[in-house]
Amino acid sequence: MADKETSLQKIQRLTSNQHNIRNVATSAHIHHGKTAFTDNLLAAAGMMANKNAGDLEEGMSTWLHKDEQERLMTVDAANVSMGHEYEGKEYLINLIDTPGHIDFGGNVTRAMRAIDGTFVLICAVEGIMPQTETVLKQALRERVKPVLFINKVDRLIKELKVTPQQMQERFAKVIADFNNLILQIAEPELADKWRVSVADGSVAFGSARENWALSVPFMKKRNISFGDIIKMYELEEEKRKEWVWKNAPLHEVVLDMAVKHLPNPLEAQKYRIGRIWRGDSDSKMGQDLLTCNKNGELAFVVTRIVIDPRSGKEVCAGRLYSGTMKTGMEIYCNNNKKKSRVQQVLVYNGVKPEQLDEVPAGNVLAISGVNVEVGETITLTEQTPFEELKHIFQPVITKSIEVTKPQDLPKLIEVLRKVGKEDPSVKIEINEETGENLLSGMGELHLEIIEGRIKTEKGLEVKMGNPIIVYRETISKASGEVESRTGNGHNIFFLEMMPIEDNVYEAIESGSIPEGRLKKKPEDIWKKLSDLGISNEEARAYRDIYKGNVFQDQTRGLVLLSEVIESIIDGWRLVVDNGPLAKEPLMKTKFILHDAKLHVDHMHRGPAQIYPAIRLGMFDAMNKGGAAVLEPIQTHLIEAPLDYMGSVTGLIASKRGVLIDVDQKGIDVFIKAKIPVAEMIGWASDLRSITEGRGVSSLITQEFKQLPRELQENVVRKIRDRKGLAANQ
Ligand SMILES: Nc1nc2c(ncn2[C@@H]2O[C@H](COP(=O)(O)OP(=O)(O)OP(=O)(O)O)[C@@H](O)[C@H]2O)c(=O)[nH]1
Ligand SMILES: [Mg+2]
Repeated sequence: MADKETSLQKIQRLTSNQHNIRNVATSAHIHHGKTAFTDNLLAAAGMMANKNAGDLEEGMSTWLHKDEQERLMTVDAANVSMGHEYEGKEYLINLIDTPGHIDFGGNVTRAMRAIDGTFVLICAVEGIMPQTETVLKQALRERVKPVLFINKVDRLIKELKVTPQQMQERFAKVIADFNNLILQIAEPELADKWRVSVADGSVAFGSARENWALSVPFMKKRNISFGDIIKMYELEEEKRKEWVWKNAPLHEVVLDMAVKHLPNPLEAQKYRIGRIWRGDSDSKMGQDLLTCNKNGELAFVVTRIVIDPRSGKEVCAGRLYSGTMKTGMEIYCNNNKKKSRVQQVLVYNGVKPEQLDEVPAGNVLAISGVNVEVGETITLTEQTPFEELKHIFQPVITKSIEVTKPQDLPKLIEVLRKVGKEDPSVKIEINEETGENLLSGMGELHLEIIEGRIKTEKGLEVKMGNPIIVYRETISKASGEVESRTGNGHNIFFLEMMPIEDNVYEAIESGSIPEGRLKKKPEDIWKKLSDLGISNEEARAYRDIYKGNVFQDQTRGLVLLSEVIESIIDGWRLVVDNGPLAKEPLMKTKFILHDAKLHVDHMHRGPAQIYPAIRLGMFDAMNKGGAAVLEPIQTHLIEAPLDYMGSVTGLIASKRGVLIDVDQKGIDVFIKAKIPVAEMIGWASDLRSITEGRGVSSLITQEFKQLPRELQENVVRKIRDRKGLAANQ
């Protein structure tokens, strides 16, 4: 059977042995070599031409869009699967190659939901960079276990001409820094267990471009020294390739590492489910998820949607946590609250999606025939859905988009809907009344790529406006109780607004307190709030958490309230979406309903009465508590030759930036600075021009901070003018 078996048949056979599956991803700072690494693995598995593996100019097999080849960077996450043999047993490796550019980081967040382990790549020359930290945060938040691959070691040898001793010292430093990050970021019970170590082989190093890798246990087994690696570079190219293939084959070393140090789905789901699904762990569904039960109830999470440009067919890729996905199955979409039927079940044969009749739990796979959004939980009957897939950063740049030919307008709406599905990091606002359609993204490059794809892949001529910054509105201090009466005079609400406690806000932002309406008796959330110092009484008043804002019901014994509370919360959400200053969303505010007087007849207390009363009450409270505008601020690490230090700090100062840290390392300077996004339009090219192309900058974090008071009036007026808001709106 073995020599007749096709690669698809082999993958099919391996999908059913959960012990021997590893669901993994590459993750790293931009350009540290993830795609070259992935290409290498595919080549070794016989899934692409060997000679081109890792050679960018020849095209990466995972780059399915033209813009990726043109810009020599990954934009979309790519799924691939391959077989691997370790100690006489066969394994299935489901691998997702993720993008490194921060604008596409949402793809990393989503990929982490589908997998259990990740190869974190670090360039041996650059060392740990800001996004190394970001991807570790993304992984650890989902309880995805990391192993380390130190890449581009050829550069240490060829460019820096290190000795064996210096090479080991460099590795030791990278590993120590990496473990330090794990210690800082991981939950305490994981931090110690998940440290990587050279001795046990959870660290490997090599060159993805030159197709080799080694780990200390592998070197011991083959009797290879650090000196031998340096000597290998004295060989001529063909000889070196032969040596590498025989003594240090990348695929063998790193896939052995994955098999040995990364968990299979049975092990991983035991501790991951508690973090990503908040249903009852004692229920049948809970038990099926914890045990990755292929005979259990179906539970599939959609982490990525790809729409075929020609047929329009939507393929939903994701992770099957329980049950078996079968062609023709009738399924239930929990967010959509709709039934649907699975047309095809697909697995990845190399990069190519191919059809199978069924695939059991514990695999990364795709289905077609269902019309859902990314993040959907697909089951057989209604179930608690998985946690929302929340990206670390929020979109901060917006552009308007219009068609150049008016007759294309209906098509634009259709195309935007597809764009939003394929890339959930883009926010789309379609305003059919004003005809103004807005696209918000993570950065300038993100919007540029989307614009390009709308034109070339979707074939629609469009024009985009100048970049607009996304702001937030908040309250500066407690408003005190305000009173708001419904228009008919029959109902009165007594409410108050104030800022949320910083630590509660952080817990919401990081996802450790989930957003959404609270269930009855949410003991886990009460416990979390209590750990954060919130009194039991206040914790029990929490009703809804929406876009980083909290709604509390602190009323007592109001019999009629249960009949109107939903309308009150809906009315509150409307104002959270459109704040009083300039209709930008609210952030970090707490709303307390203290008391209410309600008319006995429900005719007099419908939503049409309640919404405006809540809105006016909130506007009044925000006014009393001092409504303020928050602007997005980014912290960047800027690296440039020392000679340019003065020009770089000058540029930062000219952009309302603040220096946080300046560090000189050799002939380079590393500058950390906080800069408002509003001033960063064109930043990449400004930096390039003042440093003659030698300065690079990478994003460390992003946050919203209060806009200086003296700028507020002006900013508010500009937003209101742009939105065409009248004085009373
Ligand atoms: N010298 C050297 N260059 C490498 C190595 N691995 C990758 N590169 C080069 O580094 C650049 C980026 O490689 P990619 O594989 O595209 O890196 P990536 O991490 O996938 O990049 P993004 O997905 O855009 O973040 C290319 O020019 C590669 O040829 C290596 O081991 N040694
Ligand atoms: Mg890449």
